[in-house]
Amino acid sequence: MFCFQCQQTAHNSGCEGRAGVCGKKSDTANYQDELTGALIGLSRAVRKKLALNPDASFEHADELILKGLFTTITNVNFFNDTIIKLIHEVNVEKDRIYPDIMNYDVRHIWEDQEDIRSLKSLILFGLRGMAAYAYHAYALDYVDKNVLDFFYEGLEAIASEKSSDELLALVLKTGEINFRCMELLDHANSGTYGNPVPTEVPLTIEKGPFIVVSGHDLHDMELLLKQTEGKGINIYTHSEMLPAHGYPELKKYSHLKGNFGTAWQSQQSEFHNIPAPILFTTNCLMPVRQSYCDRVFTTSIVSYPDLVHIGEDKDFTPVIEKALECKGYPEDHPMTGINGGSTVTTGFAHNAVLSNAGHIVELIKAGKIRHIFLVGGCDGAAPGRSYYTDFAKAAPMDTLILTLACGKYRLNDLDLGSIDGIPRILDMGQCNDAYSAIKVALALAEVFDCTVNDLPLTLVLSWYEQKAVCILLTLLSLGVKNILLGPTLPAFVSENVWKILVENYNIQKISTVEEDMKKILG
Ligand code: FS2
Ligand code: SF4
Repeated sequence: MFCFQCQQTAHNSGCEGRAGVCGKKSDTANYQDELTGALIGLSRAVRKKLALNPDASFEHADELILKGLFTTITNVNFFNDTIIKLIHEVNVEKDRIYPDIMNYDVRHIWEDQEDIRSLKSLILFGLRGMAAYAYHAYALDYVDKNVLDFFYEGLEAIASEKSSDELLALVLKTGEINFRCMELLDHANSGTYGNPVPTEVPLTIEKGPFIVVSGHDLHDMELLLKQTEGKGINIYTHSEMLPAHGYPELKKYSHLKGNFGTAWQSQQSEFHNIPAPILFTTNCLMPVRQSYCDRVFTTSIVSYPDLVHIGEDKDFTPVIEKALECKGYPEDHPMTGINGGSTVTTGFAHNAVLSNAGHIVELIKAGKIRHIFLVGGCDGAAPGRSYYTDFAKAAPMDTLILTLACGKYRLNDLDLGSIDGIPRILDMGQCNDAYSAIKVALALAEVFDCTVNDLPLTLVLSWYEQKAVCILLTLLSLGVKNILLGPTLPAFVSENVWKILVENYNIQKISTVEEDMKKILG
């Protein structure tokens, strides 16, 4: 196996040998490579067919591309059987669309010249992240043909001879298309469940049966809320599902009670002996420990050997029965965030923030808001990630902190007060809600008649898996400069490619909080 797609990759160079740091075994990694090669074959077939018939449509292939790429994201799928089945389906569809097309051996990419490997990896990992977003939108019946077409274009390109310049253009195009894709998902989520509203979320687990729901899929969340209504079972969000509390059409369910635990990397200790089932709708699933393995359920693209998988009929009966059998805690069970807070607040997506835009603009003009930081992204286990907590604590009282994704758990339970009624920490939602942050930044730039780079705004991002990659590419494609990135630089970004990014975008690796704060605030 060879895999270097995530932040925790071995020695910050690549996972090899029998298993990766995430627990993915070598045979699973190899099947994921084979699946990627089959998706490239499918893309070649679709593009050949399109050349003959530009109006052809490929509904099944579209679905397979999204599922296949999503399957290969970190912490999604650990189960060979589902990957093998998917490879077969992809091959059948490829042959149906256009016979005699070869699949691709992605080892050619891993073994290519360093800069070409780096640029092709940026495209491939960006496409993987984007596929997850497109898949969530697809589950709510939202599709964008431009987004779908680009999966085929991008996959075909990484299996072709291309110059660095051509690949660099495609790297930025991946970011550009991902902006559309995040917009699509934003429309899907808010079109279906309403615009998020600021909502305080308790971290205490009430006594009695409950279910913990992890991942990003709001559609799965809604279906489970419906199926558990009136059954005496409470529902708690976990990790990236927390923003569900802000959506009117989800928050109307009175048994959606609060949030369980913190970010994904703490699940093995937080789920230890938990008296309730946990449903994973997407990443990040970690290798399941003995003390709770009979209580973990998967659905959608998530898959793990020996766990009960809820199939496409979305009949959650096994999860519901498990909740009733486990009975929950006998008394209310107080839990806290990593800084000891007992509640967190979410729901500050673009609509909520921009409804206060006039007030925020006045506060900036009056010097009451000196600077806005976006501190967020993916969390992870690397020790250097305490930087993000320290950064939030060190941010002066006249600064606002926008946050999003699971990286927010580093700081979302801090009480940092407010500025003239505006809370200093504003949780904009999941990682895909980076779209909200971009919308807010663009709106402020318009008011101040400047570019986003001229605003008193700095992005201090943490990355872990491939969704962070596509978001980063989106920011670069929009010309956003001076991003601080950590806790480490991606192993798949070569020195030369990094140099290009620094020259063009002045992107920097985080250093110490003191130094970075000084650099930003002067
Ligand atoms: Fe966090 Fe994991 Fe959101 Fe990532 S829960 S690192 O999947 O996509 O962010
Ligand atoms: Fe290693 Fe990350 Fe790949 Fe897992 S996903 S094998 S930890 S690089």
